[in-house]
Amino acid sequence: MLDVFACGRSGGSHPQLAFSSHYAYANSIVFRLDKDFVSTATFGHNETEFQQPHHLILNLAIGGNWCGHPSPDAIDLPWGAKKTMEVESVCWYQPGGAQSLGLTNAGFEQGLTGWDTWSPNGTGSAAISETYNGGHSGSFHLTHWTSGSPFEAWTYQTKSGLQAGTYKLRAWFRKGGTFDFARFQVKTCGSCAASVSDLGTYSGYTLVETPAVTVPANGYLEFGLHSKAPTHNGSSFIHMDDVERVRL
Ligand SMILES: [Ca+2]
Repeated sequence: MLDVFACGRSGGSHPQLAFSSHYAYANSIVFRLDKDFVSTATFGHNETEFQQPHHLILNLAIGGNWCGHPSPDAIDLPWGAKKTMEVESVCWYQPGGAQSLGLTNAGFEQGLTGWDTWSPNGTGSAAISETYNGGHSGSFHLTHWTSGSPFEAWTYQTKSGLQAGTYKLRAWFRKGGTFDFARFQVKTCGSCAASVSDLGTYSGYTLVETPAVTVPANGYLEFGLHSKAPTHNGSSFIHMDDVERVRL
């Protein structure tokens, strides 16, 4: 998996950046703009030649299908002035497999085995494993939903005895409707503040990551989906599937 980050959408007068997938032959690429997910693309480049060591090429292309094509006047500069592309960092890592790091029932194919749900007000039954609209992989996914009653549910898994290091969680989400909050989050102790990624609205399965967290030797992680929905939320739902725990 290759993560592609770029900045510029919120820059007002700055030209928007366009991405091209033609220069990388990973089997999937996640595109982000100003840290927001733009798109996830999966490719079939699994031929032998694409499994060899290869290079990243960073270039600046102005305009594209996602952000439109600016007119030449909009990007014209005085004679002698230059446009620059500033690259803050390039991240390259192998995908952390849920199995390799010991996540239990990462795809919810065994119901809620390995997962617990907490609720402050007895509405934890909003969290279920089901097949509605299909899983990201397999048949089942986690769902947070009720037919219309308000709820708050925190569906989580814990892992202890971890090697020292920096970790993050990844999962695939669909989400619609209205929530008081909807968070993919991770904590390094039961009473620690959570590191949170607020979920957006996703009509199709979209990859979301928690912030990276650092744990000491023999460390602990508690991670999962925490959502709270108001009354009349019958059309509000979250589906989560294929959770991965990644050690960076
Ligand atoms: Ca699944």
